[in-house]
Amino acid sequence: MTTKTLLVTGASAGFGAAIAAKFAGNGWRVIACARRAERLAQLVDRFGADRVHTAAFDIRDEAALRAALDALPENFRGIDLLVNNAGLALSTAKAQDCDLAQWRQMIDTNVTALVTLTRLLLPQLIERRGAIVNISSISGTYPYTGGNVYGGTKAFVTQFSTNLRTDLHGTGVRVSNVEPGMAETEFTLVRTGGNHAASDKLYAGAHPITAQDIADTVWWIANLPPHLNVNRIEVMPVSQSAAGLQVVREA
Ligand code: NDP
Ligand code: 8X3
Repeated sequence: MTTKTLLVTGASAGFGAAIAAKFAGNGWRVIACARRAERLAQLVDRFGADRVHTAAFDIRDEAALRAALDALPENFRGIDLLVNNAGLALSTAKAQDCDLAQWRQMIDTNVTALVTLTRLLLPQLIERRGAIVNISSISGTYPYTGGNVYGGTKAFVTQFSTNLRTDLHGTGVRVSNVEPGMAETEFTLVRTGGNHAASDKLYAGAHPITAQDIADTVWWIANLPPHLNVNRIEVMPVSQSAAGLQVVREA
């Protein structure tokens, strides 16, 4: 059986690290990308350099992204699966109180970098009849206070996935959009600027999704028979559900 190759972004933590480990541990070659090189190196320590290639760069830096792709070793060059996972939310403030620089960082990471990498890899994904899994979020579907631009970026990812599927019609390339709800990773630490107490409080007693749950979901999607495409999959913890609308009443 030919060894397949995964490129996963955001592989230094959370979903991305679990996805990298799941695939590397099950015989795939993995290109693991993120900024924190020392975290990525742990994957090489676990699975070996013939199984995991690391590329440490800021995904918002297009020149660095192109250089990382150009520098791929020969045996990691044919990519069969792209998992666009790197992303972040910054702040839970209401729109009127938000910092514009944080909004731009979310758009640059969650949207601009994602489409750039996707566009660069499309020719080889088409040639190899590969697959794309985009990690979106329930926040792209359900509004919540403080979701503003983060939810907007994820709505983009969800619609981009649907539109990609349509454009790739007839190529054999599969496109799936994974929309997780509340999951315990470093996500809330990043969102709150490193507030461990806030992160612990959010997840306490909620039995949230784990990074392993999402890695297992992506593994399932990637290993379905080639005639099947999971278009969208929304996953929440049992403890989470959508709540209703809000109304302001005059006194
Ligand atoms: P983590 O914070 O644990 O991981 C985020 C990953 O993204 C890290 O590996 C980080 O690496 C990488 N990343 C962030 N910014 C950049 C950048 N500029 N350049 C390169 N890599 C970057 O969060 P999650 O695992 O939870 O998040 C993964 C994805 O899942 C995100 O897209 C998130 O929006 C989405 N998601 C998360 C949910 C949750 O509740 N946790 C639910 C739904 C979706 P490094 O810092 O080393 O660069
Ligand atoms: C992360 C999930 O609901 O906290 O995308 O925005 S949520």
